[in-house]
Amino acid sequence: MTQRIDKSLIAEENAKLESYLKEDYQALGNQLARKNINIDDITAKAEEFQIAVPSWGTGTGGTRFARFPGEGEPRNIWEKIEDSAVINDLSHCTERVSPHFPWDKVDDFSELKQTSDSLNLKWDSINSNTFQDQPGQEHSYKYGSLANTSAAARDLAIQHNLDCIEWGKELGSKTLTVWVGDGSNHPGQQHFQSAFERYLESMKSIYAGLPSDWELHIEHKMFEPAFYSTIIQDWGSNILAAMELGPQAKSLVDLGHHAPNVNIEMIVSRLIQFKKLGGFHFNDSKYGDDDLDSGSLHPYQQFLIFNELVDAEYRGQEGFKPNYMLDQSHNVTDPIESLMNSAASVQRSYIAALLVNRPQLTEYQTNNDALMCSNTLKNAFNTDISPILAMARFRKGGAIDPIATYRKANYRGIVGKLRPSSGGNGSGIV
Ligand code: PSV
Ligand code: MN
Ligand code: MN
Repeated sequence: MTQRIDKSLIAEENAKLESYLKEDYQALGNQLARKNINIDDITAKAEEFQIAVPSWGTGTGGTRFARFPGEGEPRNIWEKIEDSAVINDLSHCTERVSPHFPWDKVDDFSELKQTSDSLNLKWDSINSNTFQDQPGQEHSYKYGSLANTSAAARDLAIQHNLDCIEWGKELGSKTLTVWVGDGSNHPGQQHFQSAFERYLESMKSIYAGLPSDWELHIEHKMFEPAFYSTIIQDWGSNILAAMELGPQAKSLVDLGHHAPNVNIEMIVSRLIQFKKLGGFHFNDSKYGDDDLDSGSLHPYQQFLIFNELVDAEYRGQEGFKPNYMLDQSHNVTDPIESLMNSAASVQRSYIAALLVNRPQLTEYQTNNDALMCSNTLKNAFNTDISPILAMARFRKGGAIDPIATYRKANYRGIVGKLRPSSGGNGSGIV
């Protein structure tokens, strides 16, 4: 693991910024104190915050049209976790990695676990993949996987998910995330009800194989790869499936998987209310499932989602423990830089939402003072909490300025020499 970023370089870079950070932190502390908020309490929350990195996000993504491989991108899961360790060493809020099977090829799970332990990384949700065929696959997923009209194809997809659970147990994961591409491209191609029944039957077999301390997360997506109908197209079908399966099944919200202008924060509230919010795939989008960097376009929407999450935390909503993860595709940036930026962007939304004066908001809501309700949220959102994020990283041994430190270390240049281009990151074009 020689190419990891040297702790002494982090310390050196931090030393250049430390006094400025302390000044800014003090100034923000004074500002928050006037609102009876203790900045150190908020910073402690920032230090606790964790968001998982997707293994596939460490490589360059692509579109249906092309993929331009990046310099020194990871060629296998071992190199992906090496990059993930760099992200966490600098950011200190991404200690978990979410694998995707069989994109991540692993022969020896105990060896992988040992290596991830040595990198101070843990494993997040296991993502199964039945939306593409693997070389030599006996029964094709061309017409679907868990909802396929062919029982043999369905059984194959079920077995893959059960295998994922076994692999996850070896890695210490506790969640299986299922996203399928099943759907249709032509009106009439698929009998909606029969297809959903087949999906539910398959999911019941997977649910039956779930250890009692695991959760099964169902991810909905409006369209793509199927362009007319998708089996779990929205949170409605998602929560129906989760309710049908049982308490360990929950819905996962990927921000890019909704129609434009959909009120995602309200969906989040509904899922919280009915104890069905499993977690998130954070990203941002302009048009569809763009997988752009989290908070790069709609930071206020991301804040409003966290406003709901913090509200549930504040109310002590029973069983509330959603899982946070990034799911982005990087085409024109260094994936490590994008993931560090995005983790901080999501963390920023969480911290800003903690600043909302909730008793005050309730009072304004009760009195129907719409303007002041909105201003209460805007007040929190508009507070520049950057010094809190930087201080949280600094106190945990990370970088005050992760991007600058990463660039200074020339990590990309170093791994560029060690990892000759493989022409692919194992994730295909999704
Ligand atoms: C599908 O678009 C998705 O959001 C699912 O989470 C997949 O597992 C992931 O993207 C892979 O790119
Ligand atoms: Mn996703
Ligand atoms: Mn997606």
